[in-house]
Amino acid sequence: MFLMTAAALVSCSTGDKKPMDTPKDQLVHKLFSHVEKGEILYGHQDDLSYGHTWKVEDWAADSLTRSDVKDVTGKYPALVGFDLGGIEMGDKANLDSVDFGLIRKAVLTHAERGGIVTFSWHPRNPLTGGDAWDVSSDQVVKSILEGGELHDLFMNQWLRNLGDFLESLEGTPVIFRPWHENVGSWFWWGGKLCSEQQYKELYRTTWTYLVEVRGLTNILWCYSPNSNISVEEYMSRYPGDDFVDMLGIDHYEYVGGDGLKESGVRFAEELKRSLTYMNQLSKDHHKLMCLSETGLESLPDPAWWTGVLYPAIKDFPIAYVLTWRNAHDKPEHFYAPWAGFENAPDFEAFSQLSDIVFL
Ligand code: BMA
Repeated sequence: MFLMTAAALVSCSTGDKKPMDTPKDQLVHKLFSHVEKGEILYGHQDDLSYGHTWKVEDWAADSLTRSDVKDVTGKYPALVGFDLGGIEMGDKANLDSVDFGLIRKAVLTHAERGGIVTFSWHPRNPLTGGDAWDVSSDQVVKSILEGGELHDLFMNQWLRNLGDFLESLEGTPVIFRPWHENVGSWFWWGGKLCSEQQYKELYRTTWTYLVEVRGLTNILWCYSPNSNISVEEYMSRYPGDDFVDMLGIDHYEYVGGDGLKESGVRFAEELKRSLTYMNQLSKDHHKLMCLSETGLESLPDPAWWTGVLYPAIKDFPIAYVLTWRNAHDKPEHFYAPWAGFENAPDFEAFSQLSDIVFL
């Protein structure tokens, strides 16, 4: 259990003794209040912009009331995630073809309803022109840091475009978790693709630009490595307390040859191991913590929510758990049920638990 009050933790987390005044401080305070009450917010990626069989077409005219989560539970997720991949290029839509105008409208709409927003970012590979998963070169991070041949492009186009978008949110507080899943080596900023020092510099450069150069006070910074790593690996790329407000982890269940029951057990054991060391780190560093991405693709387990996920997280002071997107254009790629799907009743039961918060 946390022993400090929310107000004391805010001042630790921000290093600021003044009353909570910025949108970021207010969000930190709100999340700590839930944690103190033992509550966990439920979040869903790309909710409001599309679902398993539908997508918002004319976003300017749409009031964004549809949600697969709401279709099943009658409630919106408390937290909604969106991805900013493509914003760095000045693209009109993100890497999953969601218009940035729609994302902005969904952020403002969800905040107006009392919800919380988080952003992931799968930017292109600036050196090769490939995508975030292009790990063909280990020179990419080096090339965009100070002294690198793409530093100017990174600062004056990529971060500027990102800053413009975040600034357009009219001060709405958002949880931003750039350079995620950074210990594994499937993104160009991953463990084998840059040194620990280069990674930290990348994160700090992003922070410094948005916070100090652009003066944005609405960003809550989340550091979210992948799972299946040791606490030493988790902290090996930690940018530092001044740059991080929340400790996250991305952890999924994968069904192996030994079947669903065993994969559920493996998922829960590994998750509890990670959350145990993160709980200690969050106390030592006075940070919030969360399960920043999770899920079981296609939800083949009809009782996954109350039988696997909930028992694994319920005893940890995580501010939120976010399941990944329901892709409308990839039939098997979904992580929340929709009305009529056989896993829906269990999700509805999960939504009614007293310590799980929906909107
Ligand atoms: C991945 C998949 C991809 C998607 C990417 C960014 O996990 O869902 O289809 O493009 O996230 O949202």
